[in-house]
Amino acid sequence: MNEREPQYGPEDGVELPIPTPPGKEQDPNTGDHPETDLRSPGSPEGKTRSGFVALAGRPNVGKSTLVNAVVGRKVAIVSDKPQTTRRAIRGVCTGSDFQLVLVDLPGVQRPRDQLTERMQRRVEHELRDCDAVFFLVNAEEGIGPGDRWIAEALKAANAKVVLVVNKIDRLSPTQLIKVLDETNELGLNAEVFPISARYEEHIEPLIDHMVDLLPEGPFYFDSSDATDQRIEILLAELVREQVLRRTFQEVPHAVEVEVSEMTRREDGLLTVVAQIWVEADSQQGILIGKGGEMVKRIGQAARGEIEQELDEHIHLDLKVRVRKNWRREDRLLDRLGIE
Ligand SMILES: Nc1nc2c(ncn2[C@@H]2O[C@H](COP(=O)(O)OP(=O)(O)OP(=O)(O)O)[C@@H](O)[C@H]2O)c(=O)[nH]1
Ligand SMILES: [Mg+2]
Repeated sequence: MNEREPQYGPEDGVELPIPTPPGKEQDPNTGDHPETDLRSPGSPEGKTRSGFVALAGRPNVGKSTLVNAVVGRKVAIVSDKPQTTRRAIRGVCTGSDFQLVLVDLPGVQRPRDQLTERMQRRVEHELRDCDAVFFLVNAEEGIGPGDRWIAEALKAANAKVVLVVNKIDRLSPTQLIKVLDETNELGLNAEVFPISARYEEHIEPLIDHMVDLLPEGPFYFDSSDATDQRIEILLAELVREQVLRRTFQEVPHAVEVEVSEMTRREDGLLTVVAQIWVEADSQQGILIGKGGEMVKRIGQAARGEIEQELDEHIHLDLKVRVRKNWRREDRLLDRLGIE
């Protein structure tokens, strides 16, 4: 399949609804929009600007990489496999007089099962509720039908959009000019910022511009907070990132990780137990590897990442288990926080 072809479209029933008017009412029945609860005083003296900025774009364009670059810390895992991000992840970037709450999102896609349905629903929900959008396109691939479809949805939603042309490190100046020219056909009323999220090039002007677009408002998070994720989810994601690095084809999509236990041993060492769910015996075999070699390597790499995150030594216990239909199990998806 040509990777530039869209894997979704309006005809597939994927729709971005019209935006909620100011106020962002919370639905008392569903409890939706919980982020509005985060609004608390605590801003420094004087006028501050703030807002929720959602990341829109096809899978693999570099949304999570950009969030990490802006926040200045790894709050979202990154991989070269599409559909890495499965939850809305808030990453906080606080300056002396502004706070951007970036909302990293799954790539826009056609739902195929409960997992991807939930992911797509979350995208629609967050795009409807945010104050502004970073819409990322992949400079290396140029503008494709998938990008055009997202642009139309953003226009229909009347979103404040900043267009980010990412991965410019992969292009010559002539190629870049051609891509920038192509962005005109999206018909967006948006400033265009060519950047490299991976090499953190041209990020500052992007932040400055976004701050200018946002209204005056309070800080929603403590200025020392980088993310709102539960620690168990963050750690599980660090394990999944190592799995993604070492697996191919259908395996990355078939894997989810759940931290089932965090306990401190008598000698003070923190033990983290994580379940790696897969869908088939063959995938379990791949992840365990010959003589347990693969899971050992995943564990060693993930332990390093987790120790860096927690700033202490840990013992990591990984268990690879088959759970055939986890992508379709509503209760498990609820428990995993994919909603
Ligand atoms: N060369 C280059 N690669 C980049 C850049 N930004 C991101 N990447 C790579 O692109 C791949 C996808 O990055 P992600 O940040 O996971 O992309 P995403 O849009 O969050 O993907 P999904 O979560 O699957 O929707 C990774 O291999 C990144 O290292 C960039 O500026 N230049
Ligand atoms: Mg991502």
